[in-house]
Amino acid sequence: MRFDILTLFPEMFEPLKQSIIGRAIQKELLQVNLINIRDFSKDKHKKVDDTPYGGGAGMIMMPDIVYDAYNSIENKENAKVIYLSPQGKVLNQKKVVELSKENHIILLCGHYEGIDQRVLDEIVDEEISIGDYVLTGGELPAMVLIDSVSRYVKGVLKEDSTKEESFTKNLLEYPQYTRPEVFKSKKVPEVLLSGHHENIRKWREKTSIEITKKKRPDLLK
Ligand code: 4GM
Repeated sequence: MRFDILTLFPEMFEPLKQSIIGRAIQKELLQVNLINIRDFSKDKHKKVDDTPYGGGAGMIMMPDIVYDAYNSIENKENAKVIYLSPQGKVLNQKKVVELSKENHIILLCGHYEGIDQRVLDEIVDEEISIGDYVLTGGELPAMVLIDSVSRYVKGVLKEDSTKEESFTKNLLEYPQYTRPEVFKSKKVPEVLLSGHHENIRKWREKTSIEITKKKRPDLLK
């Protein structure tokens, strides 16, 4: 799967080189390309934003610069362009699975007070938010999207745990335990030591439902 990221801060994506996503990039299961929007600035001061027409606080990213940065991306015929913004549809696991079926995603990261509406209307297919709060830029949301979607790309996870993942069934995970058998006088639930697979499955299912009722009753509705 290929991701192209349009951003003013390409260095912010360093964390993707780590851990599971980093390994998937090395294995060429994922391709992550960074496009620095500032490289498409038209003046010697590398300016990319300007004051809003009509007045008001903050700076707006200029449409021609963002458009030229987008146009520099090659072989984008089948790409889905996603703009990360607090006004987007809130990302959930169902949407993550849906996006994992794409071959090519272009992520547009805004900054300042946003981007000129005309270039958004021209290039964006979908506006996505990672939750109802405001951040300084779209970079962290873009990384959240890449991480969550990449888990569903074949070969990225060593053991594909996404199939049984409780969140896919609108449930929270059951608790997990490892050695030692007793910690601070607390014993691991007996059923997990029994080796009785059907009883273990039932216990986990029951516990998942109880935990969801207690912590996230909204998921059961
Ligand atoms: C306003 C418009 C995304 C602000 C466009 C981006 C939060 C989210 C920004 C933008 C963001 C979110 C930058 N803050 N909830 N800030 O997904 O890109």
